[in-house]
Amino acid sequence: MLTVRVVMRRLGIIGGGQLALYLCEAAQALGVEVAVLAEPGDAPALRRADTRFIAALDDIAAIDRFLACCDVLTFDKEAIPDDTLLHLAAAETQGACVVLPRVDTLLMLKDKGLQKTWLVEQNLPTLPFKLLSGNSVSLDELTGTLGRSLVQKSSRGGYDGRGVQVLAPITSARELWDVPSVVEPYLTHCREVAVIVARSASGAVDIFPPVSMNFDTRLNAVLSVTVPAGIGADTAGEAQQLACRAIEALSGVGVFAVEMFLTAGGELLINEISPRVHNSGHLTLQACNVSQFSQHVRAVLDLPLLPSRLLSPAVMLNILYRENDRAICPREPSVQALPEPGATLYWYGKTPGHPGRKMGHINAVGRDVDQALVRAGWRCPPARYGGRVDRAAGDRRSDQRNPLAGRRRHPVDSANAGGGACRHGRH
Ligand code: AIR
Repeated sequence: MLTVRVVMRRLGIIGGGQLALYLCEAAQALGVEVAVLAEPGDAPALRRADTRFIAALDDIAAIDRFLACCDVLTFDKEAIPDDTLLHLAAAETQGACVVLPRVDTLLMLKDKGLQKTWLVEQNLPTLPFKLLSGNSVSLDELTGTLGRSLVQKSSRGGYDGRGVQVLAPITSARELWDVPSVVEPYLTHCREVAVIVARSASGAVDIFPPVSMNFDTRLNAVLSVTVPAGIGADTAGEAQQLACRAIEALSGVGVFAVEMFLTAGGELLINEISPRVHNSGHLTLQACNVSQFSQHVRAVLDLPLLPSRLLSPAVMLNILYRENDRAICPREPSVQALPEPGATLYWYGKTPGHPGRKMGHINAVGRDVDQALVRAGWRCPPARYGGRVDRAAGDRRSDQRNPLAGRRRHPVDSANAGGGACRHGRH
């Protein structure tokens, strides 16, 4: 059979995690060659990249060798050293490559303090907050404005539940981490929704349907994402408009995830914006006519964006590492159809690490979210991710091993009932 692969451009990705892995596949499906630069350690995307670089992200000589293989450069995470970003901006000025999202966008969004300040300047709704440089603060002053139930987020570097602590209630300023941070009130009765927005280099915009994010407050991690978000058509439309307004205000190029709180009073507040493809968009791989990954590649290469459409209600369950799961997690990335109709298991091929580390996910579609949840096996993920659906064994094991065990109801139920604390962190 004749295979014709038209190489339109060379895409470089800094970061080699699961997000880079699916970006790689989406780019290659469009005939684009991909170079990945990843730090030493786990880097699933290196298995798929056409050209591979392993280097520290502040190794400027390695970055320069990498740049020589790229026409357009993008990222799978925002935690890139400032000096590297500034070097990329200088290289771009000299015509070495195009960097998207733009360096100024990344420099601002990667710092939660700068991001919050920007949201306020742009008149975009967000929770009230205080910026701290450390923990030498007056507790009365802090709690006088924000209340005693607080969330502290380190300004830089936090993700996957790290860099966020809930102090509800705070009793002493010494409980605060002594780092630059954003402190905001801890919301207890809210939903969390996210909207993926794609904006291309020439300004075309596409907005994905809002999703609902349901989380584990102990790990401060998202357990599942569902679409439709179950927030009503009017609120869904408002969430899309708000997300679009934020990305237009940024003149952002690429895919962005806009995470929002929906308060008990029906108000939408932007929690945070990530300048990249996002965990909350994994279900677009099954649920939509175009995935967030493909749309990001199109956006940064200035190819036509596809108008995204929801094909089916869907759910995504994160597989978060837990002690004792070492033997379960494959060391190679893989995609496997599960016996339940419409359910697919994705492994990232990462080495077991700290509890809560994202090791894979399950996507499932169904006639509604409830059916998709059952197919994904949220009570007992199919044979604990082994691919066989063995209800009896799954149920027995679920008490000890299922990350969702012990929950009488899926978090989406309690969220729909208007309860549940919010997570506030970056994913
Ligand atoms: N990521 C980036 N920001 C947040 C997340 N979850 C993805 C990226 C990154 C990978 O997680 O794909 O490369 C790093 O995962 P880990 O488990 O190695 O920290």
